[in-house]
Amino acid sequence: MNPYLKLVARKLHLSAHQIAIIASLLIIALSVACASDPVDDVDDGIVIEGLTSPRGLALDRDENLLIAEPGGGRVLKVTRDGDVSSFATDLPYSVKTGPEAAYRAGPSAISLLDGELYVIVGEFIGDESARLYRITSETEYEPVTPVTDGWAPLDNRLSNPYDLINAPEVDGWIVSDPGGNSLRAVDMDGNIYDYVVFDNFTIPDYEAEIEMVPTGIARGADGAVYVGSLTGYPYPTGEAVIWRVIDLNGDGDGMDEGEVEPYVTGLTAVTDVTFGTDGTLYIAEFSTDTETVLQGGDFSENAESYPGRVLRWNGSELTVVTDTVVSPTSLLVTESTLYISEEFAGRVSKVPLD
Ligand SMILES: [Ca+2]
Ligand SMILES: [Ca+2]
Repeated sequence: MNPYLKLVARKLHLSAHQIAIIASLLIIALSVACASDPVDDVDDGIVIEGLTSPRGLALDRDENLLIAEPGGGRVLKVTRDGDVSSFATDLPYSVKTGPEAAYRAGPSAISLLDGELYVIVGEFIGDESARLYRITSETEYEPVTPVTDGWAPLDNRLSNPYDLINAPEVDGWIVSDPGGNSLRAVDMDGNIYDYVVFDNFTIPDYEAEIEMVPTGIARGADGAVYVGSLTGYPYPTGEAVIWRVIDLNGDGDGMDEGEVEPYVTGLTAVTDVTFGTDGTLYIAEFSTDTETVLQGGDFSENAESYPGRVLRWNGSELTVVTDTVVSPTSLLVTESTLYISEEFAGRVSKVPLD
């Protein structure tokens, strides 16, 4: 074997569990969506389909839905009338990354800040991976963060960024980085430092340590940062947690005593969290059997066989909003509607809220 490939393989193996969700997984090359999927086609709840691993969702000022499509290297815009257009194209992406080149990586999450749009690009091989970019035109972008050295120690850099929130307290963003089991603060000048680093954990009757693998991140009305955990292999049932992070001592990170606490426990393979306008927390769980979904074969078929869920946490109890969503990886809530990226199914769907 080419020694370089072996090194790459080893590196990928190190973070394979994190990549598993993080990179997009459609094996079959799906056709690119065309401009005819009405957002108001509520009959089947599908906003748009035929995408290559859609993930990050955001609303712009005019309430257009923006969709980050890692496997397409794009950000799409869906108007309230259902017109679909490209907001940004030619962004860095790869459809052949991770173990067995079966994974996809690219623009994963969207931030709107001071009237500008930023995307993070998850892990693949190359200087354009694991970075934050500012979109400057439909076909142009510029980096905010520097080139990531994939061989460097994992601290104070982006490794495999997944989701982000705007964070004026760090003059930029807080980014979830499953590759480093961490949250990173990124400022407007592209400086990166550790905000939280999660420890591995153990469960009964399983020898190896399990990684935390933080994924979706959201800001609470209380100012705290909330982040879900996928957990690493074997993605044990009921061991995922929503963490509440708050910088109690004001030193610019969440690394101090009492600054990270479990907020909701007993979850499984959490991929995203978001708050409704009434303060309700919505939680995406990837699959009832994430281990099987990711063990190989056709990930899309696997995910259809073991769908995920969206749950609602009202502060005291969990209820199920839907348990038929395929590999949900991103949530967006408006006053009336829950939008869900069903990544391996290549679609974004919506559920009316009452
Ligand atoms: Ca999210
Ligand atoms: Ca602190």
